Amino acid sequence: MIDRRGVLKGAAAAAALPLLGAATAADSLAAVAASKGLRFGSTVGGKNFEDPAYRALNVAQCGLIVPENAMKWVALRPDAKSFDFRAADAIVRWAVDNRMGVRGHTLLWHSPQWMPDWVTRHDYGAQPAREAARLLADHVGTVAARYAGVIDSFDVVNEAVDSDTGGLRETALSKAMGAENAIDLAFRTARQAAPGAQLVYNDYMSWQDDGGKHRDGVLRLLEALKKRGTPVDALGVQGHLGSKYSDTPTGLGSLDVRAWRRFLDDATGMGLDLLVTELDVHDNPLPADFAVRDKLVADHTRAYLDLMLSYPQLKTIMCWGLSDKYSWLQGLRPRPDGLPKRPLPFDADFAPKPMRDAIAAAIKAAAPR
Ligand code: 9MR
Repeated sequence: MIDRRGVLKGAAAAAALPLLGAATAADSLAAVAASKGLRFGSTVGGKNFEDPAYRALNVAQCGLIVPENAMKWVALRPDAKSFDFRAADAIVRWAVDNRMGVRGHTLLWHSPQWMPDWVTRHDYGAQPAREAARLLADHVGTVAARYAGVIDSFDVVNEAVDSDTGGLRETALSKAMGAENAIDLAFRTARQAAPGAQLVYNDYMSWQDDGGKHRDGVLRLLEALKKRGTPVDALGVQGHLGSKYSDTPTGLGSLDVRAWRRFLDDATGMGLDLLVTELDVHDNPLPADFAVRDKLVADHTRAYLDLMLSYPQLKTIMCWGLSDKYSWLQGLRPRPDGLPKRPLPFDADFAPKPMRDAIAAAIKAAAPR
């Protein structure tokens, strides 16, 4: 097990998770957030984690870190028997050394595309439901217990709802034991292994006008979890803005803000907290000119965060990366003009962009938590 004390090399460990890292810049996004009782952070991992300047940018700006890929099954699980914690541990140690909090992502990515192939090939034997439950509980219990001393918020289940139909997705695990059972078991095992941690259902439903099926499906899932007494504490709203719908005339989709508010009202009405877990803006069809594009991205971010921050249940804002240089969106659909995308608060040279100011301004305008 990894704990704050152990990895802090004898320094007094903070009992409660800090809002700020040790080297946080005074005017950083984390400091602005902390002044309102909010946590601000970002994701790291892989190539970007090997870049010392990028690590420094994260230490300066973030109070909270989430491994981008290193805690997924594909990274942790070479096979059904073993765990490889090296990459995840390195990120957690670095975050703790710099007095940053850590979120865990994700104990169960309930989507067949993103589970390791061996999970499908696995021999579930004569009692498949039992073997699937054993495998799942072993995974969630082992990972949650290992990081329970450091991580105070886990994306327990990620993207279980099919965004096209609103129904639950199926994985090899859920085919063997039932989707509801798999989701419940993940939450219950996480609660047992990391009793102090916030347990989050995380998904990419958003405010687009044709996102109704996804939103309704997520609400149905959350209601069912609550009804069964499954320990879910919060809804993670990923906030990949514009990503699926970026071919409309505005470039950023047609929105249904009323439906989005109704959705958030319903989720918070169930007693759930909210987190923005993966904020970025896909600027695929926006104009080439950087200044024009950056302003549109910043305005969109501001409008989104103003709405989200009007909910006092929102206490955490995470970007999915800080710099355009390392955004996952660079590898998605290329812009028609072939230019790099500008979805994040800092540019490829780590200089602040208007989106960074928009995030700070939205937080400054929000009520304290
Ligand atoms: O940014 C992540 C990218 O590097 C990975 O290749 C991909 C598949 O593991 O996942 C990306 O992160 C996703 C996150 O885990 C869940 N929500 C959507 C994110 C963007 O696709």
